[in-house]
Amino acid sequence: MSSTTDFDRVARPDRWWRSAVVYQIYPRSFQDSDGDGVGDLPGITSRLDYLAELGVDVIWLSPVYRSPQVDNGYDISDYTEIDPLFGTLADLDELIAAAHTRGIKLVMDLVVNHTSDQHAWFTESRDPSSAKRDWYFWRPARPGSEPGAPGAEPDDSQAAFAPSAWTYDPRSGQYYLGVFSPGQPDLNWENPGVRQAVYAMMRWWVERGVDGFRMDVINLISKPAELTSGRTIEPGQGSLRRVANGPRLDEFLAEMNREVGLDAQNLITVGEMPGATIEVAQRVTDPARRELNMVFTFEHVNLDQVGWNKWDLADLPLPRLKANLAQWQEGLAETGWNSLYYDNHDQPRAVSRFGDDSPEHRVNSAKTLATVLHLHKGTPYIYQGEEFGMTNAPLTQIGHYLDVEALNYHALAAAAGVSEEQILRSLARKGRDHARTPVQWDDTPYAGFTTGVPWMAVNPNYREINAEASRRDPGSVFGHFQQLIRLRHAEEVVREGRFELLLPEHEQLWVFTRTLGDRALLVIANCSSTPAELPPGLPALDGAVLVLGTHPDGATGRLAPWESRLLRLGER
Ligand code: TEU
Repeated sequence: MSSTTDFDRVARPDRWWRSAVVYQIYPRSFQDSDGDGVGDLPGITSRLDYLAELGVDVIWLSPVYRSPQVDNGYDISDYTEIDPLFGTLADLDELIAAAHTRGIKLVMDLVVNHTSDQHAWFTESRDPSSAKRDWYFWRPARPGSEPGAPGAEPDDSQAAFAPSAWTYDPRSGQYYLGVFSPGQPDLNWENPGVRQAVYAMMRWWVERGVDGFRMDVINLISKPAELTSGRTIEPGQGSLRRVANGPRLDEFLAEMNREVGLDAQNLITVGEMPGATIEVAQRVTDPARRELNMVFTFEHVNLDQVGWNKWDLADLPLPRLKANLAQWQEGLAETGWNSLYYDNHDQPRAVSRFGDDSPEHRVNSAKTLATVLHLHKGTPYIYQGEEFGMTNAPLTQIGHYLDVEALNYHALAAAAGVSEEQILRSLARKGRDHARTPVQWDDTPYAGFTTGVPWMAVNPNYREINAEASRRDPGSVFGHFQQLIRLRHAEEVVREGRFELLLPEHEQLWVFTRTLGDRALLVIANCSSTPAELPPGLPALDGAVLVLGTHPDGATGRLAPWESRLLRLGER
């Protein structure tokens, strides 16, 4: 690992991330610069002025490291090399410098719960006599079974993207653990050598000028006792759920913080934590514990499903969604800090899922959803394309899906006798591919994403829905996001004001206040496609000033479909 001297670094004042807005880029689908149909780093650099115009403070890059791309880069074979698909280290250095020049910081995706099965560490570990054997989880076949034979897996736990969490390796006649897929073997964080290797890699990137880390499934790194004591996963729970929030999680995160100097250098840190509760987040984001700044919870994006099975669809009445976000606001009001998101590369598009993406309501529902999210307390995350209201794509047959998770679900569900029509209905609602269609920059061929043939079809609605059209129209979704970001930068009450949900049971209206001293803001949002009367029980509106609204002529007593108003209430 070469030492680095003149890399571009920027000042990071204390707790700067509490007033920041983060923009997530999925490099594969953002902007292609060399016509190979796949987005890349020079493509991102070419769009920095657009991001500066939007006003965001941070770019989070989904993985660009060398990878066999089994899970689109979340399977890393070399942590300090850029995959040629995306460019070179020099391209990344240039992106970091160019972003910093525009006052935009850059966050890397840290994927260290697992590596790729092509990573040198794993290749070495496959040799039972190697010093790295214990860097991963190896187990013999189930007692009394023929190693490698169907059903001989050490236990019956399923992986997130494969039938079993255990993969047979003929080289040693044993099985290794991969809670996501065979291409993503889990690292054994009990081994101090693993941890120190990860910390050294993180320091290398910090030296290179990055401003922080988004940490992939970081609450899976401390495995439960049965696994760390040589046994297998207790039956009955999906492997992901069983290995979440392990006994040494806080110890490892505090050690990482110390060893890498995360707080010492005011680096931004956000931990993706499927299965994390408010209690886990209170501990992990408590500044006194020096672990992480914030976490990504999955609770609000798992509400429209039955139990832990994302494909088992359920309706989502507005009061349930409101209540969940309010619980997290309340839970982290005193200590800790929230992240705020609807969208990312694993979730369907917010306006299609939580809003109404019909031509009649798409713009206002995208704006109103954004107002509601960005006026909650925490750090907002914008996913590429959300800022101009990109929608789910018309994926109507299995051939339209490319994502390993979708294809695995289709195979398992079909084998279990689920009808193709039912499978496609679940995928159309929850598939990750919706988030991964190329960004729609303009109405030119392939929406300006590439001069080649895109790796994934562009959403055919790009002629109407694209960044260029939205940028040009001040009343657009893009213009609305610009105003929300400006508000957060200008208004302390938006950043630090206490949150209070009002009318929690209202089926159409999402209403809450933010208060800081004598300053108070009120959000009234109609999150339905039908008009809503303003009910009693709202704070006195006399003297209230409209700060940001979706409908210029907001009638006093009622809200139009997907109308929202941000009001500054009279002095308290
Ligand atoms: O996602 C973790 C995760 O829990 C989701 O993948 C989840 O299984 C589902 O897709 C969303 O409901 C992270 C990354 O964000 C994801 O892209 C990777 O596939 C996964 O980890 C493995 O690295």
